[in-house]
Parts: sequence; structure tokens; C-alpha cells
Amino acid sequence: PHTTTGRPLEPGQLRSAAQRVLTGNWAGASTVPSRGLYPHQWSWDSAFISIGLRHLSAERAQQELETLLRAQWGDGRVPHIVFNPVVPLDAYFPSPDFWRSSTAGAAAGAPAGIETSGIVQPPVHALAAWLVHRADPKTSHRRGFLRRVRPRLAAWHRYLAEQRDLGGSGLISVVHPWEPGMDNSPCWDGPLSRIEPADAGTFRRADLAHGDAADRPTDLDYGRYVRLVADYRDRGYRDLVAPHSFAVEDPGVNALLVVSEHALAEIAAETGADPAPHRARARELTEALVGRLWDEDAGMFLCRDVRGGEPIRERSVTGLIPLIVPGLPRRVVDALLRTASGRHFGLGTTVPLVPSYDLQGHAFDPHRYWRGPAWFNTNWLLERGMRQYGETARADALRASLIDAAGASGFAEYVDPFTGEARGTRDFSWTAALALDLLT
Ligand code: 9WN
Repeated sequence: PHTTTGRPLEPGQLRSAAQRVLTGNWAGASTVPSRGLYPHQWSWDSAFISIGLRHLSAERAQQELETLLRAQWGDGRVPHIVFNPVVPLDAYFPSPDFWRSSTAGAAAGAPAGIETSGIVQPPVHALAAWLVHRADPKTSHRRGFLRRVRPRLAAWHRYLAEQRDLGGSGLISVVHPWEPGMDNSPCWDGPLSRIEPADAGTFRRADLAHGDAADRPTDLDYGRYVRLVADYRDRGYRDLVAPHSFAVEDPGVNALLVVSEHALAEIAAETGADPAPHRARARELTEALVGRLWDEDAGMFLCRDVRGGEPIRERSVTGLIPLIVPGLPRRVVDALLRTASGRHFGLGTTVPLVPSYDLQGHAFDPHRYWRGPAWFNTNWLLERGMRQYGETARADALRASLIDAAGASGFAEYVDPFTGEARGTRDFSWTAALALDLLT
């Protein structure tokens, strides 16, 4: 078992410790986010994990993404969980018997031989596939990696464009708080308050067996998560048959789609296909993102409640993630950098890593999941964004903090933004993978 020293590790130690986590969490054809809390395959986790794995084994990194994409539905959606059939049903909630993808999702083209969830996560996959390819083009060519994943990635993006523009703005919407991957962000509190929670007696949370209840979403949150899934499932996981009761345009999710469209353009060019449609789509999405979600007064992007028709006035790290989008107006870049280091996020002034939520916000909690703690994937994205805009000193500082916090916390799922104290589960795969990526 991994021990937490509470002190940063030397690069050599960190590299072998990260490798140990990824090897320990490898399940044969993909990696679990964590052995206890998350014993299946998760969509955006696998994308981040493959970005680290590429430094250990190009073949495994490719397999990670291929396994996920094999569970793709006929309508193009990439499910947020691919269930491992040998894991007991009660190890994770909601389990396959709750989602019932192979039956309830049949009309949407859910695969028959494999159980998955029916919602999605942020589309980081094309970016990951491109980075994985570039790490070892020879192995990639030999295995026909890009040729095999390209049509699936294109179908995935097509699903989002055609089925998920619920606000009619050109941006995509998420229809469940699990979709943006930031489950209990205060951004969802308003839109979720309209949802009648499912009765707590009708389901059993498995997460509390592995995590401290004070670090996790509340039972009331879960009641609403369950209600939203049950409603979606009961309409056959179809998006356009009736309005979704929860629909939000999230800047982080849309930014990741932009970056993945750019990556898909590179993948198309590399495989002899036409990159132009992906470049055009990336441009359109970038314009819609800035036009619709940029908030000059906040100095950052805000989520938009599609049902209520209003911006959501909460400052979440998701509103800084668009820094990874290339070609933003310089005034937007400068404002994002100011906001990241200003009093609401405190980067490099009061905290070493960007917290998930406004340090000054009414709902801030340094321990509760996406309501304050610092997460490694969001900080990795910001580091990349800073570097792309020539902010080398800031990026170097963030990189060093991220590497230190990953090692000192035993590759925690998230950390207290002030003290760096480990919270959530340990030996968490994307923390290990992204630290490894930054070390390399
Ligand atoms: C629900 C696996 C996932 C991450 C998410 C994170 C958490 C799941 C949960 O774990 O969500 O999908 O059970 O809480 O919020 O970002 O992908 O690591």
C-alpha cells in the first residue's frame, strides 16, 4: 500500500510511485480511477489517464482509449461509465441494473453485450488520442490507432453537435451534474433546486463505504442525481423527445470540445481525411463560447442555465478552463489570468493550486468535493493553457505545485486548497497520470 509522507517526493521517487499507482489500477484493458471508490472505467478519467500512460506504454495508452470507445453507442455518445461485469453490483452506485443501458438504451443504439451508463462526460478524448499518438507515432501507425479511433471520435463529436445543442446557441449542454464531471459544484444548486429528489429509501449509496461523508455530495444531491437519471432512462436516453429538466451550458465542457475539434483536425490530416470541417467547427464553437458565456464583470466564463435562460452567477474553475482554447482575444486571456490569481481563486497568492470554486463564495468548503478542493485535472488544463499563451513563469510555478501536491498527498483525488492535505480517495489514477505527464 502507498504511504503518504505529506512531503513532496523526489522526481525519481515520484515517477516510480506514479507508475505503481497506474499499474495497480490497470484492470486488463483499461484503468480504474480508484480500486475502491470507482471500480469501473470512467470516460474523462480514461482520457487523462492515457495522457500519463503514454509515457509508460504507448500500447496501453492506446488500449485505454480503444476500450472506452468500444462501448460507444450507435448514436455516437461515449458513456461516462463502462461497467466491468466481474465487479459485484453493490460495489458502486448507480450500478448497471439501475442504468439498464442494453435494454433502456436500445433505441439510442446502446451496445447489447456490455453495460454502461447513459450520460456522458467532457469530450477530452480526441485531445488525448492525439497526444497518445504523438508520444510514439511508430507504435501508433503499426497498430492503426488513429485510423481506428478517428471515425468513433468524429461520431462522438457529431452526437454532441446534433443532440446536445439544447439552448440553440451552437454550444452543447450537459443534462446531469455528473456530465461535466464536477458533481456537486455550486453552479448546479440553482438548476437542481427545481428537481424533485428521489426518495432516499429507494437507493443505497456505495460511495460512503470508501469516502468521508463530509468530503462527498449530500444525500439530497444524490436524490436529485437519481431522479434525473431515472427520468432520462425512462425516455430511452433520447435527448430531443422532450425538454430536459436540467440543461446547462458549461464553459469547461465546451472548451474541451473546442480543443478536441482542433485535435481531430490534426488526426484527420494525419490519416488522409479532410481537417477543414473540424477546424471550422472549432472556430464556430470558440465564437459561441466567447459570445455566450464570457462575463466581462466576473472576468471569467459563467455557466448558463438553459431552462431558466440566465447566466449562473457562481465562480467555478470550469469558467477558467477555456484558457486551453487557442486563439482567444488577448483581453479575455489577460482577464482569465487576473481572475485566477485574484481573490476568488488566489493562485500563487493565497493558494498553490486553483480551487474548484470561489474562495470567497457563499458555498465554499475546502473539503467537499467540487465545492472548494483543488483537483489535479483542472490544474493540469490551466497549466497547459498558460503555457500556450506564453505565460511560462506562471505555468512553471503551477507545474511545480501540482507535482509537489500529487506526491505529498499520495496521489489524492483532491486536496484542501490551502494546506494541500489529501482528501477523497488516494492512489487516484488521473492524479498519478497527470503528475507523470508534467514530470516527463
Ligand atoms: C460520478 C471518477 C469520477 C470522475 C468525476 C468525479 C466522480 C462520480 C462519483 O468520480 O464522479 O461520475 O461517483 O462521484 O466527480 O469527475 O470522473 O473518477
